[in-house]
Amino acid sequence: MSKPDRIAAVDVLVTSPTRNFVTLKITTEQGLVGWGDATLNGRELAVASYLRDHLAPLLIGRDPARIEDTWQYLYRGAYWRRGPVTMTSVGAVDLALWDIKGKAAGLPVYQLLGGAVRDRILSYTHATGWDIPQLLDSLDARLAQGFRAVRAQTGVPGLDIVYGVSKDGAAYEPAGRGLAPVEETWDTDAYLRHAPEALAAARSHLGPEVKLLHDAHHRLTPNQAARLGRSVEDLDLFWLEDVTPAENQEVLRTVRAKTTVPLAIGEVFHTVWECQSLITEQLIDYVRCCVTHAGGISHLRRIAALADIWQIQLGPHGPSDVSPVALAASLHVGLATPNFAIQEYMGYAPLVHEVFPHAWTYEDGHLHPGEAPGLGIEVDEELAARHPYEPAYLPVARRRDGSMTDW
Ligand code: CS2
Ligand code: MG
Repeated sequence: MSKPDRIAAVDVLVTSPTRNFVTLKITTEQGLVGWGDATLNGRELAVASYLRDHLAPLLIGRDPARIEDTWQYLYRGAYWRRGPVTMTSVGAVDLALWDIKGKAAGLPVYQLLGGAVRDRILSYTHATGWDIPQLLDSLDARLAQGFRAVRAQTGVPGLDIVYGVSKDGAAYEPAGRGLAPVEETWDTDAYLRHAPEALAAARSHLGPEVKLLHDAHHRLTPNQAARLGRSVEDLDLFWLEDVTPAENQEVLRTVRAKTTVPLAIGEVFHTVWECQSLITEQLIDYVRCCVTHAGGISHLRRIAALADIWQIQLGPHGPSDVSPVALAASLHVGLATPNFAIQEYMGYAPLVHEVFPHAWTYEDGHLHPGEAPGLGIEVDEELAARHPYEPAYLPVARRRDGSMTDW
């Protein structure tokens, strides 16, 4: 038997090519390099420190082939387990080790996961308009790019800024650069008066076949969520996302009992345990966990396996605030996992594609991880270094009376 390889170096890159990304680089004694994404929007440096200060020393000298054992070691070994910072860090290590294993084997990661169960992965993107005519134009632009599944968000009359809508026509990016978050005003009643009308206009514009999605971004009470669900039931939504704040899982029973609209939840979950009762009670239709924020490929596969038993599908988070490295990993899972329904794909600024050259491709509304060994990602470290970290935060939201609410 040949001598096992060993982890020789662990480096963390924090770069801001238009927005911040945290990238993990693991190098082995035999010279293999594995990449992982560790971006946690608005809390980037906490993850960078967790990786640099706490995980890097534990990883040096370990056998990179022992992915599951390393996962268990980092998860169980923390004692203070779970949570976004820990699970994003563990996820980044997991991605980098799968990348190394693929490169060592000369195979794309999806082959190591059992091989392709589909030829390509359906993707959805975002359409956004300040008002309904602008939204319809944006939908047309997305269809022209080949998408056949689109998330529709609009402004709300009376509100200046609304989640998911870019004001200047540029691609939507929630985080704002600066030392403190932007404060937005939110009004749920105004939203509930407007959203069904906007979604109905979107559906009649698109016709019956295009998949239509909507994200309520954790802002409704269970009763409001049920009311919204009922009011859009005949629009045949693919899913309604994050109707209620994700911590309060019991309330999904109320929502579920009152509406048949398909529900998607999970972008802010980090482990299978947060999904457990939603899955086993069939309170959702789609799990949205992200491959990086939920502990990597190894853990997302576990979530998928539990969901599969209950006929629940995966539709992972894939906004522009997780890097092309995360998207690559999600696509390898997607190609090899039977109950993987759809991948969110917002796209990236050209500079982001340059910093992270990738084998994955988008064509005709579908994504494919490519055939390069490992995850199929490279990182232009020099270019990344020319764009250092800049403080940026997700917005916060206040009601009209000034009190804080969920953003
Ligand atoms: C959103 C995200 O894509 C989505 O479904 O909810 O854009 C989310 O707001 C951001 O990832 C937050 O960083
Ligand atoms: Mg969302």
